[in-house]
Amino acid sequence: MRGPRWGMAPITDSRTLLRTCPLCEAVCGLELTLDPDDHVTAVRGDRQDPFSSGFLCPKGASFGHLDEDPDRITEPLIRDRAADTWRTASWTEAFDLIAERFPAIVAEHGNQAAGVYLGNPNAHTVAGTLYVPILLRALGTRNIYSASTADQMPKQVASGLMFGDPLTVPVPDLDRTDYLLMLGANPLESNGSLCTAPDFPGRLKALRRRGGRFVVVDPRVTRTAKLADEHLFIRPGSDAYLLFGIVHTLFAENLADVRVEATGVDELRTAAAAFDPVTVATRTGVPAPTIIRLARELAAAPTAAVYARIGTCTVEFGTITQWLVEAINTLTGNLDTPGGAMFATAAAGGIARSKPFRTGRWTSRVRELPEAMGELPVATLAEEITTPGAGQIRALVTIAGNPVLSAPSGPRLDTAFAQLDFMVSVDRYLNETTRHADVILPPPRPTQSPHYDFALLHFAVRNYTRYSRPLVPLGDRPSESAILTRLAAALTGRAHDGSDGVDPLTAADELVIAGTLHKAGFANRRAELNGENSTERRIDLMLRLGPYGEWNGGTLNLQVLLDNPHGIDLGPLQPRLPGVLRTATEQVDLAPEPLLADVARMRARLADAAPEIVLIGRRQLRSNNSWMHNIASLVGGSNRCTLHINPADVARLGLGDQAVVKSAAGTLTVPLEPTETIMPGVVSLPHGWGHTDSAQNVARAHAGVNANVLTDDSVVDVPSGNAVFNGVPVTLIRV
Ligand SMILES: Nc1nc2c(c(=O)[nH]1)N[C@H]1C(S)=C(S)[C@@H](COP(=O)(O)OP(=O)(O)OC[C@H]3O[C@@H](n4cnc5c(=O)[nH]c(N)nc54)[C@H](O)[C@@H]3O)O[C@H]1N2
Ligand SMILES: Nc1nc2c(c(=O)[nH]1)N[C@H]1C(S)=C(S)[C@@H](COP(=O)(O)OP(=O)(O)OC[C@H]3O[C@@H](n4cnc5c(=O)[nH]c(N)nc54)[C@H](O)[C@@H]3O)O[C@H]1N2
Ligand code: SF4
Ligand SMILES: [Mo]
Repeated sequence: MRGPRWGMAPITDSRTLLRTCPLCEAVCGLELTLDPDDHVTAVRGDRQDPFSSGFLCPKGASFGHLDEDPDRITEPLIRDRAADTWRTASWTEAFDLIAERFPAIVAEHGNQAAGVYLGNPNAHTVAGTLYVPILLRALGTRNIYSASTADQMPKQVASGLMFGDPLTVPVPDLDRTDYLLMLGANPLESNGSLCTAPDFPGRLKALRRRGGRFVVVDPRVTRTAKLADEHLFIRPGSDAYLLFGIVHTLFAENLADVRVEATGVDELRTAAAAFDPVTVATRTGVPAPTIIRLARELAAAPTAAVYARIGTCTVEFGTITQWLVEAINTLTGNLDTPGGAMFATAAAGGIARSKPFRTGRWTSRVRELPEAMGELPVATLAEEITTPGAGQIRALVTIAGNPVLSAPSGPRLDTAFAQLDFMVSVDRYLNETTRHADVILPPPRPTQSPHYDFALLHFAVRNYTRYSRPLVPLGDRPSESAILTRLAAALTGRAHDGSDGVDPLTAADELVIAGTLHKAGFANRRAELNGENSTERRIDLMLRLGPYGEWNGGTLNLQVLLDNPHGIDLGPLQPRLPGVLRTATEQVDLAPEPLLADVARMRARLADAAPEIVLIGRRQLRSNNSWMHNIASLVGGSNRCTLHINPADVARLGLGDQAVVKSAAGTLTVPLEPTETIMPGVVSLPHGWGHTDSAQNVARAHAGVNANVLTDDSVVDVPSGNAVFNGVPVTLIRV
């Protein structure tokens, strides 16, 4: 890969390479400069990427620092439990230790004694998408937990129940809509989520430039709200009431205009009956005339889309909220139409499901919370580890996750992890979670990993595809895909080093390839698959069989993507109903029974007195959950762990520079940052801080506090089991 070197002019043989940014859901194209020693020396946005057009945020710009963070782990680490010290080990030694310990625990206590926690970056890596399922199948445990139940599970459950598949999630047709109602999202800081849209800010500005209207509902006047035509404060956790008020009005004023085949219209009308705008106004803080106006505006706009994200998912009525978002998109005639809420057509990986989605096929052991998408709620992980009995988790694998900082009641997990018989972590860092592991297996640098957005391109606002090969050779260390397949073998007592003549990675891929070819009726065309390795051949197969694929009447295959390294624009979103539906009726279900059942819980809470002060979270532009606080150029300034509070509350409660914040779950002392941008009665603390137990030196110097000391794992959104991070009752005391 490296060009020849001439004399003393190393700069001239720097090279420019292309890759997708893996750091958030916006999938921006990066143009990286690498020096002859493979260090990233410059990062620019890829102007020739047809989707991101050169957009780059401060996190993407720091890609080089992250790639070779001096505090990252480069070799396997093994912990001496007695001395609590770490030493480096060879890959063979690390896997041998896992193979010696893990299968023995499972043999003694059964499959359910094994637990797995999967963190957010799995959605951004080839390894996380293609090889985690293989590891889970090998383990055969139901104790599977992930960041999904601290994030978007309500959206997936709502989509699963309404459309039949939890991955069939509509996105606002950002580039064409005339009216966007956005709740609980702040894409100017987050760059968007479940709405893959590089340069989200630019797309919002374009919406306004073309005469569209943009309304933001948020307990804070965010940077996104400042860009909007209108901002409305809302009481945290009450979006479901606001949306029911809108649904109620659409029916009451005969504005409902369903243009897709749908069941449940009458049941939805009945469910909304109790939530007239006047009744919900008190609960939401949004005046009744405003609710009525929003309903009328949504119905009258030539095209409109409602989009709601994390601020409306991680709440007590998260799934109902996500249901009502799509119900309004449907009632206003905007589902599956240009300018409304549409379904992307991703080039690789479609819906394999034949049966309609449901939850609760099994429940968790201790609290009997229902399974969703094969996972149990992370809110119950701590007690599944600490509660004795058959099925207790005794051995845990974490992959790309930091639940001690990211899960509700994080400190309970800190205690629980310390009690495990054995723990393995696949992670870049020794941090608050991985410090409990017996073995840490580090993935390679991002520049050494391939990239394809199998998950995120299903939620793109324009159809698009792009593949990036690894830019830097691995040398003699394994890829993350090899680590995960080798780990799957070690965890289940199979040969992990190829000593039985089978390399676990190739074997896993060949099995999938053979099965897929057979199912698709292409078993005799195996030889046509291209690629440098089995992973690439798998990707080639997915592309060929995909909606634009060469074997499906289209043109795409891996070679076409390799020939177009800036990515390929596949055009604006297209209507996809009823083809994508997997409901029993093959119609959109506007009133799924499990969600109707949960409305009673909402009605019961209508009359509750509002807590005096509630806590919400917030994201920061130069931050990424818990793991990007170790880059010096990103921390400091506005990227600090402070409690936003309205000055009126500071005065009323007689607070100083700091306050003690108490919730049902815990107590923290935090610095206050008074600001008029937050509504009175609400305080906001970012999550992902609290780096007291990390080997990341910069992060430790900017430690902050763990917001999830205050969040309470005993409260969940019932239909999805999702954690509740917003609307947590707290009291503030002067220090
Ligand atoms: N209070 C509160 N809590 C929240 C939220 C909130 O809004 N408020 N948000 C929630 C949300 S939306 C999410 S997604 C979760 C995130 O929850 P988690 O996924 O548990 O937490 P992260 O901080 O994203 O941790 C990612 C871990 O992956 C490691 N890592 C990074 N890149 C790689 C890689 O390529 N390979 C491997 N193997 N490891 C890697 C990092 O070192 C880090 O340890 O947090 C949730 N927690
Ligand atoms: N820079 C940066 N980008 C990120 C991340 C990061 O940590 N930093 N994390 C990534 C991840 S994992 C995710 S899931 C996405 C999330 O992406 P977004 O959903 O855009 O997340 P936030 O920026 O936290 O915006 C949530 C907003 O909801 C508001 N809010 C809180 N409670 C309520 C409520 O009850 N109702 C309403 N209407 N609003 C409420 C908050 O004030 C906040 O402005 O971002 C991703 N991108
Ligand atoms: S917006 Fe997201 S994908 Fe784009 S450069 Fe920033 S972190 Fe990377
Ligand atoms: Mo997330």
